[in-house]
Amino acid sequence: MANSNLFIILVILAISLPSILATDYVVGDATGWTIKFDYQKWAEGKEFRVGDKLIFNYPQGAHNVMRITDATSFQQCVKSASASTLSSGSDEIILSSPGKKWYICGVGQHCEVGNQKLAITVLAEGETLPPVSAPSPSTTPPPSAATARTASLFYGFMAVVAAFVGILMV
Ligand SMILES: [Cu+2]
Repeated sequence: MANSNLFIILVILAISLPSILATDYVVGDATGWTIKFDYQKWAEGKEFRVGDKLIFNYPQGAHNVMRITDATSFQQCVKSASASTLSSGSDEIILSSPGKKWYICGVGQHCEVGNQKLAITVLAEGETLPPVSAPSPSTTPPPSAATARTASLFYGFMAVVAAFVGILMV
């Protein structure tokens, strides 16, 4: 009886653990996905990992999210008809593989003129952020990313505590 309950709890934990450890990033934070915002600066210091989620918020129809697959197209804001484009206004992208990822807005001249573009590097599991080449001695990561991860860990911890309380109650 106790053993089967423990098994069920372990299964639930195993299923929910990856989502507990993953971080959701709202691109541009409160500003959302729009023109004339420095998304490179926003991405600076954040550790994007496989399993994390990007959320692009914008008024539907005003912008879109176009996934670009090479650096040159990204730099030149080349809009490809074959590019996967999201346009719901609240687009969620789960980072499923490590490496460079590029996103632009394909509406009008938003990418070219409005600089509405985001490039990130997704780290593999266990990989750490590569050292910054620029000589900046003490760069503290922006608190928002750290807070999000800490919050996730806190809820994860609470889930584990709840699971053990569940065991004791049986
Ligand atoms: Cu746009």
